[in-house]
Amino acid sequence: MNVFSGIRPSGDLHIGNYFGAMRQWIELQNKYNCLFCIVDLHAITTPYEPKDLQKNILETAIAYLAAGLDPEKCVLFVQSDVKEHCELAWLLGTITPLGDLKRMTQFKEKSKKYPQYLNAGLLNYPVLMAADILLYQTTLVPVGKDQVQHIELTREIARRFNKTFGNAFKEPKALLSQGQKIMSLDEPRKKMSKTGSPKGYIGLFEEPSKIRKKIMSAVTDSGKTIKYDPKRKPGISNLLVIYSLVSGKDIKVLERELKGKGYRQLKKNLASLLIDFLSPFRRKHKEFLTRQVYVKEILKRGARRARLQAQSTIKRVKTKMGLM
Ligand code: ATP
Ligand code: LTN
Repeated sequence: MNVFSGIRPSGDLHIGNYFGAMRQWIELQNKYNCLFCIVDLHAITTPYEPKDLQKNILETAIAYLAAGLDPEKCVLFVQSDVKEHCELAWLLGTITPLGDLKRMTQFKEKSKKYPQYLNAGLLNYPVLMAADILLYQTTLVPVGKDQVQHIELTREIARRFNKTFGNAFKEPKALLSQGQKIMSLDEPRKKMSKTGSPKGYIGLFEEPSKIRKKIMSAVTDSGKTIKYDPKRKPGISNLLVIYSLVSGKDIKVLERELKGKGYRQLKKNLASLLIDFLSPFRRKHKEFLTRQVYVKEILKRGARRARLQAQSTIKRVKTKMGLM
């Protein structure tokens, strides 16, 4: 079974990325043939600073390693180092209906967020993502809930290709985790995001004083009851979800334990728990920061291994399409 997933090098990785996607990656690497990618070609579809991109790529690679990915157990690489991603994206674009791309939620949201930057790359984003996944004959894609729509589209593209040109792809499935959608701390009706306001997310390597400050000032409601009710109490519900993920306790158990306590107490407990939970991440992050040559070597080796698998799919696809 092949597993593929990726994260855009668009800023600091946060606990949403970890609980939504990466935590599963770390378990899966022990069981399956896993490839984890830094999707830089996706990152350039929204505004970015070219001079910061290489630094962000390296930072993301360090984050992958510090969070627990082991280069002996999985393939870690940068998307633009394997040119077959672009090649397959072009080919798949020719069988993807325009209407399907226009109705993607992420496309609609990002075009609203960056109206001055609306480009064809943003529209074609899911086709490149389908290419990432299908190049490696992937069957499982561990992601957060926001990416499920893109994976459904990937399945449709695979099905259409197989029907039109003959079997070349497996149909992948999304794998969701318990922390499939962590909300922002300052706008709890929105998803926690790297490119949102820094007050809204907890970085994986954030200093304890900042973690405490952000949790203590997380937006809640004017009530007093600690209860999981995402519709009416999105802030408290989100804190309970994070609490549950960090402590391993069920939300129902937490509600009972925290009964009669104020929001302040909940936040204080959660801040201390999170600081302890993230402490090994901070330590490993510092260690890898001093080993950048080694990290770059891992990415180079990863790209060589990925390329071998990608080339064999491209050959098959081009033959079926009459291009070879
Ligand atoms: P950006 O702000 O650049 O859109 P992001 O923070 O949304 O970035 P991505 O790089 O788009 O992060 O996502 C990487 C992985 O993390 C994906 O699998 C995505 O589904 C997951 N993910 C992102 N945000 C969350 C979240 N708040 N809760 C759960 N999973 C998330
Ligand atoms: N679009 C994803 C990142 C991504 C991805 C992928 C995830 C690009 N290619 C392939 C899984 C499989 C996002 O999180 N924004």
